[in-house]
Parts: sequence; C-alpha cells; structure tokens
Amino acid sequence: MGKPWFPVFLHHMSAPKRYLVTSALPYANGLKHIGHLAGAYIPADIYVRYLRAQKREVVFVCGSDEHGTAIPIQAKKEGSTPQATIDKYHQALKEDFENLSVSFDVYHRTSESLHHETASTFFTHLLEKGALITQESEQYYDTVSKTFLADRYIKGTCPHCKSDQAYGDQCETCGRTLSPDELINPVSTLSGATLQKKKTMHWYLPLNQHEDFLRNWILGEHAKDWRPTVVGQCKSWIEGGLQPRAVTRDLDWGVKLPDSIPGGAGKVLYVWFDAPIGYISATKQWALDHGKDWAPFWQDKETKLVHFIGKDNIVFHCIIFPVMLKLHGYILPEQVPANEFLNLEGDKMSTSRNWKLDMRDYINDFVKAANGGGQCVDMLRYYLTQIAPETKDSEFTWKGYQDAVNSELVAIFGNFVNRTWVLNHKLCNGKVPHLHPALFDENEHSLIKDIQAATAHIGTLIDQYKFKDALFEVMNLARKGNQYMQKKEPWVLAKHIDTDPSAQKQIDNCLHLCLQLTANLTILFNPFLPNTSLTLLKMMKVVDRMLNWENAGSLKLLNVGYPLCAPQLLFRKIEDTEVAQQIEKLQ
Ligand code: B3M
Ligand code: ZN
Repeated sequence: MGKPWFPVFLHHMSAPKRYLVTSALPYANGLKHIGHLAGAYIPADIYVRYLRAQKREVVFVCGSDEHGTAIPIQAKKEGSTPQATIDKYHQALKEDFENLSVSFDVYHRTSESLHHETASTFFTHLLEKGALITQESEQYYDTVSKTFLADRYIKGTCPHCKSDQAYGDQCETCGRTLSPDELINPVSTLSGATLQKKKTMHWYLPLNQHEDFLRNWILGEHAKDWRPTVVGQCKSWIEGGLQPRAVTRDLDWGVKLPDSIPGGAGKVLYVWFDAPIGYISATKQWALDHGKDWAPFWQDKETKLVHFIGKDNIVFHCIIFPVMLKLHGYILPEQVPANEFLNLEGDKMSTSRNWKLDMRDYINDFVKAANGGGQCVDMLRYYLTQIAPETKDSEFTWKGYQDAVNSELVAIFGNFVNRTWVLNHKLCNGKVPHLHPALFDENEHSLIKDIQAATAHIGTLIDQYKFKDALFEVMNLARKGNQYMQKKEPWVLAKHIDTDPSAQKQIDNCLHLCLQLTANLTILFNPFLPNTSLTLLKMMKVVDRMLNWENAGSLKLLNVGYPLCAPQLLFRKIEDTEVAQQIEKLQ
C-alpha cells in the first residue's frame, strides 16, 4: 500500500488557489497519432478531471501551433497555402480531441490576432527590459528566391551516409541530426539555386546568464519532485553549457516583429518563442469567453502551473520558457510531467514512414463504427494509460489493446457491474437492498476497508502524476469486488432462501455492498473513463454531483430502496478479426 496517508495530508494543507494545466500545442501540419495522445493529452485530461471532481479552480488550455517552417513545408507538399493548411488541420485536431473526450477548457490557435499581440508584446517587454541581446551571424541565402533559408529548406549530401537527399536539419536516410554547415553542396529546395552566406542580425535569449537560476530551480528545488527523466535531460543541457538562443528568424510565416523595432523588418519570432506564449493567449481567450480575469493564472504565485508534454519538448518547457517567464515576471511551472515515447508494434512511430496510428483512424474504425461510441473512447484511454510511457518508452500492440479490453475492462470491471445489476434485479427487485451489519463476516469487513484505503491511495498517486499506477489500483478495486461476489455466491444463497432464514439478508448485504462499490468505481474511474462513468450514473439514476471526489470511500452513496435502471453492458469485446485487420492495415 506504500505510504498513502502522509502525502495526501500534505497536499490538502498546501492546496494551491487555482490550477492552470497545459498540453503541448500540436503543430497544425497534420493529424496527430496515439503517441501524442498518450504523451501529452490523456494524462493531462485525467489530471484535470480529477481536479474538477475535487471542485478545484482549474483551467485546461491547449491549441494549435500554427507557426514554424513545418507549416509552409506541409502546405507546399499538399499544393496548398499555409493558411489553408492550418485551417484544415486546426479544425481536424480540435475535432479529434473532442471525439476522444479530451476536455480542454479552450482550444485556441496561434494564428489568432490575440496570440500575435500577446507574443509580440511579450517580446517587446523583454527587449525593453534589456533581457535580449543581438548578434550577427552568417546564414544561407537563396539569391534566386531572395530569402534566407530555414534549415529544412536546404538540401544537400549527407556527410555521414552520402545520401544526396539530406536536409539542413536532418538526414532522413541515416537519421542523423545535421546543421546546414555540415551538408556537402547545399542547395535551396525552393529554387534549386546554390547558396550564399549572408550576414543577418537576430535577437537572442542569453540562456548563459540564467544558469544559476536554472541550476537552483531545477537541480535544487525540483530535483526530487520532477521525474528523473526530466531532471536528467535538464541537467545534461545545463552541464553542456548554456548558449544564447536566437528567438527571431528571417521568415515570412510567423508572428511579425513590431514595426517600431529597428531592424525588425522581415523578421518573425522563432516558433519556439511564440508557441509557449500560446498557453498565455489561450488563457486570455478562455477568460474573455467566460468573463474572467486571466492575469492571476500567470501572475499569482498561488497558481499551480503544470505542463504536460512529450520528452522531445523538455528543453523548451523546462529551460527556455521558464527563463522567458521569469524575465517577464510571470510564475513558473511547478511540474512538467513529460512522457517518454510510445512505440507501435515493435517499431518507433513515425509520420514520414507512415508507421503510426492516428487518432483519426481509431475514431473512424472504432468510436464511429456501429458498435462504437464512448465505450471505445474509454477503451483506448484505458489501454493508453495502462501502457503510458511515464518512466520509459513503451509499446502499443493491438494484441495488448485487445487483452486490456477483453480481460480487464470486459472480464473484470464490466463483468462485476453486470453481475451486480443482473443479480440485483433478480434477487432484490432492482432496488438497493437493506444492509445487515450484524451478519458481516471478514469478507465484508475487508471489502469495506479496501474501498476506503483505495480511495486515499488513488488520490495520492494522481497527485504524484502516477496515472498508470492509479488506474491499476482502481481496476484492482473492481477485481476485489468480483472476488468478494465470488466468495459470497448470492446465486447459491438464493437456492436456500426457503430453508435458511439468513439467506436473503446475506444476499442483501452482498448486493448492497457491490452497488456501493460500483458507485465508488464510478467516481474513481471517472478521470480515466469519463464516458463509462456517465453510463453508470444513468444506470444508478443519480446526478453527476455524485462524481465529487470527496464522495469516494463512502458506503452511503446509494439509498436503500432506491430503484435502479436495467443493466447495460459497459464494454464490448474486441474480436480477433479486428486485431488482424488493424495489423494488416499497418503493413
Ligand atoms: N508544436 C512541438 C511538438 O508538437 C510543438 C509543441 C509546442 S508546445 C508550446 O512536438
Ligand atoms: Zn545520412
């Protein structure tokens, strides 16, 4: 059982006034796959639903990241314009998240003027404070297209594997990271022209000036409460020597620098400068929509800011953005629960090799299929949480998905609820039966203890961002319910009602407790499987107020004599043919 009591206590004593939870802003250059979903969206959604169930003030923000060279490159690939590309994918991403019950309070976009204003004001503010420096450097210039080129727009021969299809940032043949200077015979992908070096001036964030702050804050203050993988990555960045980082680019797609800034013409903010500011503009949009004040969310120290991201975004959220926030006088994140990567059927997920399962594919093949709906959303959420790459890379397999659904959701949780309902309708008229504590034996006592202990333990695990362990404990409680019922065998007791005067009372006890346990599971599963919890509320004919987290652990959630609805199956099975089809589709 670990050490559940102390941390729970601690948490309640120091509860923040409000929470701001963010999920990484996905690039609006394509659909996102289940690796993204498992990394930055499902865990955040679990956390937020848990906070909401505790009636805490929480705002959950996200939105599309619509800048960076990724966008014009994708537009070019699709024979489209950057604007049409972001419009298309912004809409698609928003819908996909909704269809998977990811409950953002606002899903914003960085092409909105509110964001452009927010980001350029942020930049100006740092500039006026003298927090940025300028540096001149030589960059590749395409004399035919008359433009400086982002790394991705430069092509040449890879110095390592000699492929002539290498880009200025990476060789996709051998996978190595490159810089444009390493390419042999670099040319422009825009015009095919050979390149010239030309001087250009940019603004830099002098990270080297903030090393002490970063050391104290990450390697000191957060060394213990951040994930070791996160602290480890930060440590190697800091130890590797922090350098000034350019925060502007010579591009025409992005947040333009204000005209008032001398030398700013033709330049935009670097995408990784403006994108995290997107969290701020999203908060502002939410506040506008709800008549609230956005400022305390970024300025009041009693706000707890939590960034959910994938591990490739750690440096931006733990080093660069915090330095920007500190310079601006805003609060810092208290937690950055970054996840490792999710592999798929034995291989790394990859968009370029098309080895992936897009959220959209799952939605079409399962959620929107004839026997789909919310149960299929929850089936995916369950499996992705069970295999969440919290501490190391993990793997999605269709067989694993099928097992999680069939042998846990269907065989344990679904079966427990179904047996409880069917027996209750058969043996107790479908009403919540009386309880006869005088007849309790050690089975009742230990089930009651388990329900109470599980609640505290699960809360602690979620508070510690251990969603996978928390989910395991909830399912374990359902498992205990099944075992309890198996021991009591109300269907056997039913045969002795005429001869054993205590038989009906024993049946009542068993089903009463199983119903109270179901009500508890409804609360405890809710952050993970929100659609299933809604179905259960309907079956119990209770309002969603019951989902308040403080109700968990209670054995008085359903009143004696209360009539329940007819049973409904919570989850369908996943057939072997479906697994085979999906694997075939992947090849
Ligand atoms: N769009 C990169 C990514 O999806 C980026 C995240 C921005 S979070 C401010 O990996
Ligand atoms: Zn190569």
